[in-house]
Amino acid sequence: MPKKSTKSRATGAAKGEGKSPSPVTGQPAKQPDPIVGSGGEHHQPVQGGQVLTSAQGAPLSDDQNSLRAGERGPTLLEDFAMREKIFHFDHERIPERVVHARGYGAHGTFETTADLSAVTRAAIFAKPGAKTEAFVRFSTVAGAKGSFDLARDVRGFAVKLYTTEGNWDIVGNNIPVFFIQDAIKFPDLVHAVKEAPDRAFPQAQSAHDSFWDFVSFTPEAIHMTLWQMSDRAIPRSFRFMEGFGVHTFRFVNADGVSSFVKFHWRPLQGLQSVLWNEAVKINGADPDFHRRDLWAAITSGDLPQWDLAVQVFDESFAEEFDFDVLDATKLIPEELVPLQVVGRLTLDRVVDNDFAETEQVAFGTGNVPPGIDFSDDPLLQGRNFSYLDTQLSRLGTTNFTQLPINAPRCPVAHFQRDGQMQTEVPTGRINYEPNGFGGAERGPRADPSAGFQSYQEPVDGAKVRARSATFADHYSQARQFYISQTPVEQDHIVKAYTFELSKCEIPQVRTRMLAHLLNVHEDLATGVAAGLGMPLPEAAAAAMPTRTDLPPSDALSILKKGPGSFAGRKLGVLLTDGSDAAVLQAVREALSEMGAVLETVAPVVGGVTLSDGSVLMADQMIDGAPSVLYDAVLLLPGAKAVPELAARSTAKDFVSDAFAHHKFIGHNAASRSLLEAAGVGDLLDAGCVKVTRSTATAFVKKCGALRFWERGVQP
Ligand code: HDD
Repeated sequence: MPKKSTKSRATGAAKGEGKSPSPVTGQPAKQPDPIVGSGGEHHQPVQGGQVLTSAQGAPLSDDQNSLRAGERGPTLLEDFAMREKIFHFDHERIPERVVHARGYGAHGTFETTADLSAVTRAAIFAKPGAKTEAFVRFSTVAGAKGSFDLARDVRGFAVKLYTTEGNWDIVGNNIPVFFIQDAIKFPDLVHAVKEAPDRAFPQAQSAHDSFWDFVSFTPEAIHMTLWQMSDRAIPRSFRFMEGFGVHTFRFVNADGVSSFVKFHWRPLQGLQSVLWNEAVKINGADPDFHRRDLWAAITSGDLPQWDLAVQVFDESFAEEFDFDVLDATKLIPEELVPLQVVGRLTLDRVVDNDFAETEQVAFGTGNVPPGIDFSDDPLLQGRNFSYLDTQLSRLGTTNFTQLPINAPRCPVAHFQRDGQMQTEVPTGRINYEPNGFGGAERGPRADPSAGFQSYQEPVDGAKVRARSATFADHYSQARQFYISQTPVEQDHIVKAYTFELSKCEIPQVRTRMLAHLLNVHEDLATGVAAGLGMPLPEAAAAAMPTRTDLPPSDALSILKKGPGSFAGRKLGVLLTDGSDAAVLQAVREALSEMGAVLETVAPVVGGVTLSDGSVLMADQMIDGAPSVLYDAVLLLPGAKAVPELAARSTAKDFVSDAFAHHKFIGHNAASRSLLEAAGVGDLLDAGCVKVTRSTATAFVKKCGALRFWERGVQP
């Protein structure tokens, strides 16, 4: 058992203090030390000056050469050092998660901001100001561990809160509804979306026959596909996504009184997504786009934050509500049950080791402290089995709760014993209860007042395999989602369905899907049919007619909730020799003021000589930094370098893509011929801004709108 480091978190944070201030916040950068890491608890830092040993602790004399009979002779079986090293290496991988395999984690702190003791006895909500350690893992769903970040996919948003009463996991997504109503259908859903078993493709995408074939026979999935085809499924950053617990859970107070609750994470950074045409290019330019973004933000001190908000409601609301609150394919509009903010999550530390922490973290919907309880949502009930069960395949032992990332931070006392990789050494003879050796009972005992009490929900019913009729309306909320979007967002949804269905080779799959879309909204179905060049079929038979009286909800749109600020975003500045140093400095200052990031892009990464004679190293070479990596761009070439730049296709793409993706484009007088070479010289609009020293701040402010949708171009 490796010795646990005694280093405290504070030590790790202090390490950053000597570093230069963050360009974003001006705070000292919290770059983890490349050798010893960030110094979290439970970590075994690599130290200089130590003698290299085997895993058994034997000091080694040579780690470069295996033991052989003569310098050119055969390797000897006796070489325990080589055998041990290769043995360990051979077994370095564990099975990846069956879903959500590709993920990225970070540590954080949750601060309670409301006293909820009237509705829940959970200690985490007893005292405003209380802080709880947290770990978050974001993920895509369908792709393998090594797939790319910007697949069109749901994002996992799993939060582990290490409360004083045990770990509480909110294993959510960035979409508030789910594809299916009953856990028994989950294996089918996942088989359908993942690569086909015979050919092992398509990977990390839903644009194929099996997925849409499944959906076309599963009308309950239609609502979620509206979200999945919206820009929610191609987020710009994990930092700019909402998170949802999805299910209805229960709060239970100290008197045993229960209310229903839904959990929402709301990013203080605001919401933002990319365009599909950008997503496909980002996947090539930087498959790690999301993880790099999170790592960069946290290590530069621009700490992402989310408010935890709850929707609390009682049985009478549940009875009156138009849909069944136990149906995970439905949401409760914020207009009906407002969100109440009860806490704030700050991600403040990157992991020291991806495998030990992010790969080995085990979430489970069944991990709840006293005061949080389950509803009878059949999807949630099934999940409570699945998450515990899967850890045995993935982590190989029932003792996975002893891994540092999974271990509760509160005392743990039970008589579960032994098993593979038992790292605890329980002493004494007693491993059962009750016990009475020596006269008195010894060891931990369950306590009805302190312990978890399930809400005493009266239950009565025949044992049936049946779905309640209250789950039968599959289209009304899908329609409500569609009519809540701006025209730009509606257009993206139409195009996404069109793209995905165009990848289906079996025509009947497309036809069946069009028949469902007709039940959602005629414009949607007509738009997709036109995009596919197919006639509209009859509408699908529906268990219940689509309601047209549900009002639009602004909360469902991304663009209606835009941040209105460029904070946390990134400007790509194209530089060459001769670029104006003063303008660059003015823009840099304006961005820093705003809390945004500047990245320099130049013909060569070795840098450029600016107008004032100073030499500036570039962050990126133009061939490796297309404009899809930036939220807005600034063209600031020196006049003499423009002809060469304008002849370079990567530079032309930099400009034409930024234009096509509705980005704000700052430019100087010299970039005129570059704009012309990129084909946008005659198209300049109000989203293209001349930037000088005096207009730098205004330009950065303008970029806060994030995209210039008025441009009306199609990428
Ligand atoms: Fe799940 C992983 C979210 C339905 C079975 N799920 C997993 C993760 C997230 C979700 C975020 C990744 C956790 C991590 O980062 O380690 N899953 C959801 C949501 C659902 C949902 C929001 C519906 C509301 N899941 C669902 C069902 C089942 C599962 C119905 C099974 C019946 N999910 C799993 C799993 C995973 C998992 C197989 C894979 C790895 C793991 O659990 O630890 O058990």
